[in-house]
Amino acid sequence: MRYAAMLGIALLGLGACARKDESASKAEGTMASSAATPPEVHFTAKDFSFEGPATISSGWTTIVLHNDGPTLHHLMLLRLTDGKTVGDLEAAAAAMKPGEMMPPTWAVPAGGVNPPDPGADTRATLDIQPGDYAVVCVVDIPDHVPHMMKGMISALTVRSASGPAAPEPTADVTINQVDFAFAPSAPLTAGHHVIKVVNLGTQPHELEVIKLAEGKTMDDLAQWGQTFQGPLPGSSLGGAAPMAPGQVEYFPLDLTPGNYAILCFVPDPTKNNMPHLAEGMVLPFTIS
Ligand SMILES: [Cu+2]
Repeated sequence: MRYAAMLGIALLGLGACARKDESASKAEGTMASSAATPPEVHFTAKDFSFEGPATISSGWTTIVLHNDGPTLHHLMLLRLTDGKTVGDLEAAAAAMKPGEMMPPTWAVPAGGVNPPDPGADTRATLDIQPGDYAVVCVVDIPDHVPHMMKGMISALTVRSASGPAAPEPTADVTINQVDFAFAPSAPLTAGHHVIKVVNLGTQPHELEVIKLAEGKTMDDLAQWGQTFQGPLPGSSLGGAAPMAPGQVEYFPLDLTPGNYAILCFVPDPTKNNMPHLAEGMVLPFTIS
Protein backbone atom coordinates (compact mmCIF):
# COMPACT_ATOMS: atom_id res chain seq x y z
CA MET A 1 0.00 0.00 0.00
CA ARG A 2 1.31 3.27 -0.83
CA TYR A 3 -1.02 5.73 0.63
CA ALA A 4 0.41 9.10 0.80
CA ALA A 5 3.40 7.75 -0.66
CA MET A 6 4.61 8.55 -4.01
CA LEU A 7 5.01 12.02 -3.47
CA GLY A 8 5.52 11.31 -0.34
CA ILE A 9 7.70 13.57 1.01
CA ALA A 10 7.35 13.28 4.40
CA LEU A 11 7.33 16.31 5.94
CA LEU A 12 7.70 17.79 9.03
CA GLY A 13 8.35 17.54 12.46
CA LEU A 14 9.35 19.53 15.38
CA GLY A 15 7.08 19.86 17.86
CA ALA A 16 8.16 18.92 21.09
CA CYS A 17 7.08 21.07 23.86
CA ALA A 18 9.48 20.67 26.58
CA ARG A 19 8.09 18.36 29.17
CA LYS A 20 9.46 17.11 32.34
CA ASP A 21 10.68 13.60 32.39
CA GLU A 22 8.16 11.52 34.10
CA SER A 23 9.16 8.32 35.61
CA ALA A 24 6.24 6.39 34.54
CA SER A 25 5.10 2.91 34.42
CA LYS A 26 5.64 1.71 30.94
CA ALA A 27 3.98 -1.57 31.55
CA GLU A 28 1.45 -0.80 28.91
CA GLY A 29 3.57 1.63 27.06
CA THR A 30 1.53 4.48 28.43
CA MET A 31 3.02 6.85 30.88
CA ALA A 32 1.10 7.71 33.99
CA SER A 33 -0.99 10.76 33.39
CA SER A 34 -2.03 13.56 35.58
CA ALA A 35 -5.62 14.65 35.19
CA ALA A 36 -4.49 17.68 33.22
CA THR A 37 -2.34 16.11 30.54
CA PRO A 38 -2.87 13.22 28.17
CA PRO A 39 -0.39 10.38 28.68
CA GLU A 40 2.54 10.04 26.31
CA VAL A 41 3.53 7.01 24.30
CA HIS A 42 6.94 6.96 22.67
CA PHE A 43 7.92 5.42 19.35
CA THR A 44 11.24 5.45 17.51
CA ALA A 45 11.41 5.20 13.72
CA LYS A 46 14.51 3.97 11.96
CA ASP A 47 15.50 2.63 8.55
CA PHE A 48 13.31 0.53 8.45
CA SER A 49 11.41 -0.41 11.57
CA PHE A 50 9.44 0.96 14.51
CA GLU A 51 10.26 0.52 18.16
CA GLY A 52 7.46 1.17 20.58
CA PRO A 53 4.76 -0.35 22.71
CA ALA A 54 2.56 -3.16 21.41
CA THR A 55 -0.34 -2.22 23.70
CA ILE A 56 -1.59 1.15 24.92
CA SER A 57 -4.75 2.48 26.58
CA SER A 58 -7.53 4.31 24.76
CA GLY A 59 -8.40 7.99 25.08
CA TRP A 60 -6.56 11.27 24.53
CA THR A 61 -2.93 10.33 24.07
CA THR A 62 0.20 12.15 22.93
CA ILE A 63 2.27 10.11 20.52
CA VAL A 64 5.92 11.16 20.53
CA LEU A 65 7.89 10.07 17.48
CA HIS A 66 11.69 10.07 17.51
CA ASN A 67 13.42 9.77 14.15
CA ASP A 68 16.62 7.78 14.29
CA GLY A 69 17.01 8.46 10.57
CA PRO A 70 18.81 8.83 8.35
CA THR A 71 15.76 9.55 6.19
CA LEU A 72 12.32 10.94 7.06
CA HIS A 73 9.68 8.77 8.70
CA HIS A 74 6.21 9.36 10.05
CA LEU A 75 3.86 7.27 12.17
CA MET A 76 0.41 6.60 10.79
CA LEU A 77 -2.25 4.55 12.54
CA LEU A 78 -4.52 2.34 10.47
CA ARG A 79 -7.48 0.93 12.39
CA LEU A 80 -8.05 -2.68 11.34
CA THR A 81 -11.73 -3.56 10.91
CA ASP A 82 -13.56 -6.70 9.81
CA GLY A 83 -11.29 -8.84 11.98
CA LYS A 84 -8.32 -8.16 9.72
CA THR A 85 -4.76 -8.41 11.02
CA VAL A 86 -1.41 -6.81 10.32
CA GLY A 87 -0.59 -9.96 8.38
CA ASP A 88 -3.62 -9.34 6.17
CA LEU A 89 -2.43 -5.77 5.61
CA GLU A 90 1.05 -6.93 4.67
CA ALA A 91 -0.45 -9.39 2.22
CA ALA A 92 -2.73 -6.74 0.74
CA ALA A 93 0.18 -4.33 0.36
CA ALA A 94 2.33 -6.94 -1.33
CA ALA A 95 -0.46 -7.60 -3.83
CA MET A 96 -1.00 -3.96 -4.75
CA LYS A 97 0.05 -2.67 -8.13
CA PRO A 98 1.86 0.58 -8.81
CA GLY A 99 -0.66 3.39 -8.68
CA GLU A 100 -2.86 1.67 -6.13
CA MET A 101 -2.04 3.89 -3.27
CA MET A 102 -5.00 3.65 -0.98
CA PRO A 103 -5.11 1.11 1.81
CA PRO A 104 -7.86 -1.50 1.67
CA THR A 105 -11.15 -0.09 2.94
CA TRP A 106 -10.86 -2.23 6.07
CA ALA A 107 -7.68 -0.36 7.09
CA VAL A 108 -9.01 3.02 8.17
CA PRO A 109 -6.66 6.02 8.53
CA ALA A 110 -6.73 7.04 12.18
CA GLY A 111 -4.16 9.83 12.40
CA GLY A 112 -0.71 9.85 13.88
CA VAL A 113 2.43 11.97 13.78
CA ASN A 114 4.09 13.45 10.73
CA PRO A 115 7.86 13.36 10.30
CA PRO A 116 10.51 14.88 12.46
CA ASP A 117 13.88 15.62 10.90
CA PRO A 118 16.48 12.90 11.46
CA GLY A 119 17.54 13.03 15.08
CA ALA A 120 14.51 15.07 16.14
CA ASP A 121 11.11 14.40 17.73
CA THR A 122 7.59 15.38 16.76
CA ARG A 123 4.36 14.78 18.63
CA ALA A 124 0.62 14.87 18.19
CA THR A 125 -2.29 14.32 20.55
CA LEU A 126 -5.33 12.33 19.49
CA ASP A 127 -8.29 10.47 20.96
CA ILE A 128 -7.47 6.84 20.20
CA GLN A 129 -10.37 4.41 20.16
CA PRO A 130 -10.04 0.85 21.47
CA GLY A 131 -9.24 -1.70 18.79
CA ASP A 132 -6.56 -3.30 16.67
CA TYR A 133 -4.26 -1.09 14.63
CA ALA A 134 -1.30 -1.21 12.32
CA VAL A 135 1.45 1.35 12.89
CA VAL A 136 2.91 2.15 9.47
CA CYS A 137 5.19 4.55 7.62
CA VAL A 138 4.28 5.25 4.01
CA VAL A 139 7.00 7.78 3.38
CA ASP A 140 8.68 6.58 0.20
CA ILE A 141 12.00 8.39 0.18
CA PRO A 142 14.33 7.79 -1.59
CA ASP A 143 13.15 5.19 -4.11
CA HIS A 144 9.38 5.71 -4.10
CA VAL A 145 8.82 2.46 -2.21
CA PRO A 146 6.72 3.08 0.92
CA HIS A 147 8.70 2.24 4.03
CA MET A 148 5.97 -0.12 5.23
CA MET A 149 7.07 -2.41 2.40
CA LYS A 150 10.53 -2.43 3.96
CA GLY A 151 9.50 -3.36 7.47
CA MET A 152 7.89 -0.24 8.93
CA ILE A 153 4.66 -1.95 9.95
CA SER A 154 3.80 -3.22 13.40
CA ALA A 155 0.75 -4.19 15.39
CA LEU A 156 -0.75 -2.00 18.11
CA THR A 157 -3.57 -3.05 20.42
CA VAL A 158 -5.51 -0.25 22.09
CA ARG A 159 -7.33 -1.40 25.21
CA SER A 160 -10.22 0.39 26.84
CA ALA A 161 -8.74 2.67 29.45
CA SER A 162 -9.71 2.29 33.05
CA GLY A 163 -9.54 5.25 35.36
CA PRO A 164 -10.15 8.91 34.69
CA ALA A 165 -9.96 10.05 31.09
CA ALA A 166 -7.38 12.63 30.12
CA PRO A 167 -8.89 15.88 28.89
CA GLU A 168 -8.88 17.08 25.29
CA PRO A 169 -6.07 19.63 24.77
CA THR A 170 -6.76 23.28 24.08
CA ALA A 171 -5.42 25.09 21.01
CA ASP A 172 -4.83 28.70 20.02
CA VAL A 173 -5.23 28.12 16.27
CA THR A 174 -7.51 25.70 14.42
CA ILE A 175 -6.70 24.55 10.90
CA ASN A 176 -9.67 22.95 9.18
CA GLN A 177 -9.04 20.53 6.35
CA VAL A 178 -11.61 20.62 3.59
CA ASP A 179 -11.76 19.03 0.13
CA PHE A 180 -9.30 20.52 -0.92
CA ALA A 181 -7.75 23.29 1.14
CA PHE A 182 -6.40 24.22 4.55
CA ALA A 183 -8.47 26.84 6.36
CA PRO A 184 -6.74 28.37 9.41
CA SER A 185 -8.85 30.19 12.00
CA ALA A 186 -6.22 32.93 12.32
CA PRO A 187 -2.97 33.94 10.65
CA LEU A 188 0.02 32.01 11.95
CA THR A 189 2.46 34.14 13.91
CA ALA A 190 5.90 33.77 15.45
CA GLY A 191 6.13 31.87 18.70
CA HIS A 192 4.72 28.73 20.26
CA HIS A 193 1.34 27.43 19.18
CA VAL A 194 -0.88 24.48 19.79
CA ILE A 195 -2.64 23.74 16.52
CA LYS A 196 -5.97 21.91 16.35
CA VAL A 197 -6.46 20.05 13.06
CA VAL A 198 -9.99 19.07 12.05
CA ASN A 199 -10.83 16.98 8.99
CA LEU A 200 -14.07 18.47 7.66
CA GLY A 201 -13.66 16.74 4.31
CA THR A 202 -14.98 13.55 2.81
CA GLN A 203 -11.53 12.02 2.20
CA PRO A 204 -8.67 11.35 4.61
CA HIS A 205 -6.34 14.33 4.99
CA GLU A 206 -3.01 14.96 6.62
CA LEU A 207 -1.16 18.11 7.65
CA GLU A 208 2.56 18.42 7.19
CA VAL A 209 4.61 21.51 8.04
CA ILE A 210 7.86 22.25 6.25
CA LYS A 211 10.11 25.18 6.94
CA LEU A 212 12.05 26.03 3.80
CA ALA A 213 15.79 26.41 4.17
CA GLU A 214 17.15 29.92 3.75
CA GLY A 215 17.08 30.84 0.08
CA LYS A 216 14.93 27.87 -0.93
CA THR A 217 11.55 28.25 -2.59
CA MET A 218 8.35 26.28 -3.07
CA ASP A 219 9.68 25.38 -6.53
CA ASP A 220 12.76 23.84 -4.93
CA LEU A 221 10.49 21.84 -2.63
CA ALA A 222 8.31 20.67 -5.52
CA GLN A 223 11.35 19.67 -7.54
CA TRP A 224 12.78 17.73 -4.63
CA GLY A 225 9.44 15.95 -4.22
CA GLN A 226 9.71 14.61 -7.77
CA THR A 227 13.15 13.13 -7.46
CA PHE A 228 14.17 12.97 -3.80
CA GLN A 229 17.64 13.95 -4.97
CA GLY A 230 19.68 15.34 -2.12
CA PRO A 231 18.31 16.48 1.21
CA LEU A 232 14.91 18.04 1.83
CA PRO A 233 15.40 21.78 1.09
CA GLY A 234 14.15 22.61 4.54
CA SER A 235 13.11 21.16 7.88
CA SER A 236 10.30 18.75 8.55
CA LEU A 237 8.30 20.04 11.52
CA GLY A 238 5.63 17.35 11.85
CA GLY A 239 1.88 17.67 12.06
CA ALA A 240 -0.98 15.21 11.75
CA ALA A 241 -0.66 11.98 9.75
CA PRO A 242 -3.67 11.08 7.57
CA MET A 243 -6.90 11.29 9.56
CA ALA A 244 -10.33 9.98 8.71
CA PRO A 245 -13.16 12.44 7.98
CA GLY A 246 -14.34 13.90 11.27
CA GLN A 247 -11.13 13.19 13.14
CA VAL A 248 -9.34 15.81 15.27
CA GLU A 249 -5.70 16.09 16.33
CA TYR A 250 -3.53 18.61 18.17
CA PHE A 251 0.16 19.32 17.74
CA PRO A 252 2.64 21.90 19.02
CA LEU A 253 4.31 24.20 16.51
CA ASP A 254 7.11 26.67 17.21
CA LEU A 255 7.42 29.26 14.47
CA THR A 256 10.51 31.41 13.89
CA PRO A 257 11.06 33.81 10.99
CA GLY A 258 11.18 32.13 7.61
CA ASN A 259 9.13 30.63 4.82
CA TYR A 260 6.87 27.66 5.45
CA ALA A 261 4.39 25.41 3.73
CA ILE A 262 1.57 23.23 5.04
CA LEU A 263 0.82 20.31 2.73
CA CYS A 264 -1.37 17.23 2.25
CA PHE A 265 0.03 14.40 0.12
CA VAL A 266 -2.92 12.02 0.43
CA PRO A 267 -3.91 10.73 -3.03
CA ASP A 268 -7.41 11.38 -4.38
CA PRO A 269 -8.83 8.09 -5.67
CA THR A 270 -11.48 9.98 -7.65
CA LYS A 271 -8.77 11.89 -9.56
CA ASN A 272 -6.44 9.09 -10.55
CA ASN A 273 -4.64 9.40 -7.23
CA MET A 274 -3.66 13.00 -7.74
CA PRO A 275 -2.15 14.25 -4.47
CA HIS A 276 -4.38 16.63 -2.57
CA LEU A 277 -1.69 19.28 -2.67
CA ALA A 278 -2.21 19.45 -6.45
CA GLU A 279 -5.91 20.07 -5.77
CA GLY A 280 -5.25 23.00 -3.46
CA MET A 281 -4.04 21.51 -0.18
CA VAL A 282 -0.86 23.56 0.00
CA LEU A 283 -0.67 26.62 2.19
CA PRO A 284 2.55 28.63 1.97
CA PHE A 285 3.11 31.28 4.67
CA THR A 286 5.84 33.54 5.92
CA ILE A 287 6.78 34.40 9.47
CA SER A 288 8.58 37.71 9.80
CU1 LIG B 1 -5.86 16.02 1.91
